[in-house]
Amino acid sequence: MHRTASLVLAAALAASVLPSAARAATTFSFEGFQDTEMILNAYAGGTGSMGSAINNSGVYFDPGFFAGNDSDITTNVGYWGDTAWEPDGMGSMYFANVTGVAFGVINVPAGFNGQWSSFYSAKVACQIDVWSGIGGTGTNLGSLTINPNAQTNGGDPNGSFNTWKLATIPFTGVAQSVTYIGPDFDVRFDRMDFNLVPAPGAASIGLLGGLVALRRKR
Ligand SMILES: [Ca+2]
Ligand SMILES: [Ca+2]
Ligand SMILES: [Ca+2]
Repeated sequence: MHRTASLVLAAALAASVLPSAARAATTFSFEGFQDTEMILNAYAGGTGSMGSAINNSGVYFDPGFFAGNDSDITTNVGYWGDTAWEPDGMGSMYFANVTGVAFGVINVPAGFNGQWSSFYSAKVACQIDVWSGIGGTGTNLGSLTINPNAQTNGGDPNGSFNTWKLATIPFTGVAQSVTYIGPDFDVRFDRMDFNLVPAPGAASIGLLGGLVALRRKR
């Protein structure tokens, strides 16, 4: 078999043998948290502030990022759960200042490329930036001001964060962090997608498996 064709086939095999959960993990739906739990390392093989462990996607959230669960379901009534018609499940993410600065960072040390996107429900404006380095350092690869989108009363049956739109920041190169600049509580995020670069370990194991399978067929 021609080497190029062999590699193409190996890549296809690698893609097919990667567990679907690995791909699904690139989208963050903020489900599985306690209400008002800090997300922290729950998507990086660790836990949130209340012990919730979601997966190991290598994405680290500053202490300023919290999960809020729809109060219709959790009966944990409060404006943290004042959401309706969430794009995915019943949990969403919000920022709350715990450091004295209206600024939060989400770090992806292994990098991501192509674009960052998320659904949002905003009562106030905020700014999202994508950076080439961790901690909001390096080159600014993309920036987006999220403006308030229309919110109406009722629905779900309760929840004033009930209008959701998709925000997308396309960029070139590899990014390692996303920053949020804005006020507390009043912007909710759900179904956030970092378009993660596949974990080197998972990709190489898949590719190796494909190549081994090809060699055995010869
Ligand atoms: Ca709901
Ligand atoms: Ca609701
Ligand atoms: Ca959700």
